[in-house]
Amino acid sequence: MKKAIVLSFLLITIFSSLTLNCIQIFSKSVLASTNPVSGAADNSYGHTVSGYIRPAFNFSDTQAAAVLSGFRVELEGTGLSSITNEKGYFEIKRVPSNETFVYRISKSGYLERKISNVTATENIEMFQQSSPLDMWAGDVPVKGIQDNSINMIDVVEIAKFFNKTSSDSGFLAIVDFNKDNAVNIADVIVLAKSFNMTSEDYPDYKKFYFVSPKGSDSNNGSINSPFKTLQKAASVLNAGDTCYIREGVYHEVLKPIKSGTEKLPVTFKAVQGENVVLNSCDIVSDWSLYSENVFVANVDQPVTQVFIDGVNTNEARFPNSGNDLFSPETFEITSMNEKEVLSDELSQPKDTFNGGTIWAMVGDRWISQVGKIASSEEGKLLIEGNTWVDNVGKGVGFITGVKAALDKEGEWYYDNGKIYLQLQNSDHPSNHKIEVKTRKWTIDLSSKEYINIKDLNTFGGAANLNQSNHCMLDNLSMEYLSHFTYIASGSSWLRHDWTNINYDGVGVGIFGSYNTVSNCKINWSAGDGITLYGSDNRVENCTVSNCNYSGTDCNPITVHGKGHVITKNTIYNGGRGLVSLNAAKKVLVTYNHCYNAGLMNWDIGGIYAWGAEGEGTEIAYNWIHDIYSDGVYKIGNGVYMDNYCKDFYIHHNVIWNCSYNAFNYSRPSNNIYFYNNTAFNSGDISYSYIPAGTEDTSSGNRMYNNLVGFNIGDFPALEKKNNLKADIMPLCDIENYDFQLTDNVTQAIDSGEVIRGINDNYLGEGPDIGAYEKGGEFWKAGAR
Ligand SMILES: [Ca+2]
Ligand SMILES: [Ca+2]
Ligand SMILES: [Ca+2]
Ligand SMILES: [Ca+2]
Repeated sequence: MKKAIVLSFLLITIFSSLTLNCIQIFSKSVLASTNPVSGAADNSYGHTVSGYIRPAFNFSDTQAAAVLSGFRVELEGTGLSSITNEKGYFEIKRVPSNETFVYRISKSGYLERKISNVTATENIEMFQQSSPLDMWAGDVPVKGIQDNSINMIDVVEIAKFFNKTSSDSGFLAIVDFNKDNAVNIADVIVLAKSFNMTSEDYPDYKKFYFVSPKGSDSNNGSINSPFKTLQKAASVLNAGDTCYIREGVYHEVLKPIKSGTEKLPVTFKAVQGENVVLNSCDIVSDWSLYSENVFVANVDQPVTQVFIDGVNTNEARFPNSGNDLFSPETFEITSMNEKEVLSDELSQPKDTFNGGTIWAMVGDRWISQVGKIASSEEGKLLIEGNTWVDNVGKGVGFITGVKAALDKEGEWYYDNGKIYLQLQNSDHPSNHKIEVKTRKWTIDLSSKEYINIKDLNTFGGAANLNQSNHCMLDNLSMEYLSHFTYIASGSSWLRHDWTNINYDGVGVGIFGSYNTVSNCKINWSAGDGITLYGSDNRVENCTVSNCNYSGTDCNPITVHGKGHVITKNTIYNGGRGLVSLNAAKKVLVTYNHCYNAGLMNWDIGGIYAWGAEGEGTEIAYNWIHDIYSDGVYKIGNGVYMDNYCKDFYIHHNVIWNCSYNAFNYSRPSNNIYFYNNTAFNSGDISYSYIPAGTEDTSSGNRMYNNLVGFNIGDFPALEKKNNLKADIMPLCDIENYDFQLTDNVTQAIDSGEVIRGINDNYLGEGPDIGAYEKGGEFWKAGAR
């Protein structure tokens, strides 16, 4: 800036010494059409390339139209071009697909700019309105020629017309850069800003690179000469650049090297219509016969999961099991504590299971427990590494991690650089695609900002957004994110350390701020589907399913931290709950469709929190159903505010088919508000648990305006108002998720308590009872 001011004074000095009555040579403005002109009308093939262009100087609103219009964008060698309109917008239709062009941007008086290596594989907006392409003013045509340099020749031209206004004869509009109808000091400052620049000095901007399994890392990355690896692309991508990934399977981690910026994110995306898979497994093909039906191969990394022809297959185990991850075959445990496991079914010889791993669900089955087997004998295992002693007793379990358990087709066992695989009689590994998981991550955006990953599939690994900000995962299909049978941390509560995302059960692991996961399908994870730490992250329009088949404290969506938004997702099949909000603050959980919880554990909630100071966390406008728990009390609650929760608003949810309560709070609890929910086909709310010997400091809990198909009992510190019990729910069409009130429910109409910020936008005389206001919005939950 200082340089510009000094130069301005210098230029003014030059002007004052020049004769100003020169002959005007150039008078015709080339500013033309104010509408985008496309190269041709026919849009039947090719793609549309559009964008916004603006000068790199400030201008006023009244000058905007004249300043922004008239930039010509042309594709060299095609005859295709467009001129920007008064908003600086251009649009070129029929750009040939999958061909690389140089885009030349010019306007009389501006330094020409070239953007090379642009390939349209789909419609693209090259320069968004929020980050238009900058053009430098000051290269004035002399005798019809711009010399692609802003230099003294241009200064002389300005000087010739200095102080003229548009009404003066001989006014040269081209050098009135800012279009204030005068060639004045403002124009000199504009020129000074880019003085001495040439077309070569424009920064690189929005390069397009391609990666293909058929490419080579010694190529230049163009569509016709693509790189082979994502890692090579990552090494050249700068802010604003896009890496297009061509069809194929990539056995590497997508790990960007440079961050983007707010206006110029780095993007990795599949070419439109092409199927891209990032696979955290390696294919093993070099097998030899080990013993009858068992084959062996060398592997570089420890193996945690094996797929035969894309299907998950079991680690060698006792007892043998089918492939349903939520229903493993188990043996009966008559007793388990942190030191030993007793079972009549353990009839194997002494030491058979030494060194193996026990996975068990015992006692109240809140979570699974694991331990290392120090020694085994008939009817008994001695274990170590199981640090949890609160939940002991009878249950079920299975054993992995010992070669002795390798005795069924489809089972595998890893030990010390070797993978063993048993197949059926007369089968051979060469008949199959055998993939072994060797990498934890498929995508690693750790410590990066403004990275967008779009339109691709991942298989076998999780996503690492540790210390990542402003990143986006959009339209990804992700399968088998985490898998484990032993928990390395030694604790069956996985998240004993909330400061470390690198734990066994992480799914899409986000520990940062302002990241987005949108339009994704996340399916199968032993632990979480999505793990949110940090603050202000967003999960929207995703389908998250089949998570926590390990029966640990994981969920399809596990939330910790502040200010997150989880909205319009479909969330189903969870070993325990579906969304957990332990340690969530100011979080919004809205318009989600949540169902099928409790597939492994007991005493669970569809949406669950324990010990959480919600600070106004809202659980609202969700559909929550089929929340089932086995066990003595069948505690499956739709929304479950377990002990020590504070400041949660649970409103306008529809909750049904719960094996215990549709909504429930345990004590002590403060300011848990259940407002305007519709709930049915669940048990009477007749119990509020408080741990023995705990002082009940509960206060301010409320249940207002709920339309329910059950009774609500009286509890300490619970205020009830205007709840309406219906023997037959007066709802339009439950089967088809139409939970609006039918016409003949006068009791429910206008009879609710007004609650500011919750239902004060009611129709008629007052808010109605239940989740839907009669005549109001017919909202729906779940992903589109
Ligand atoms: Ca020039
Ligand atoms: Ca001017
Ligand atoms: Ca077995
Ligand atoms: Ca009303």
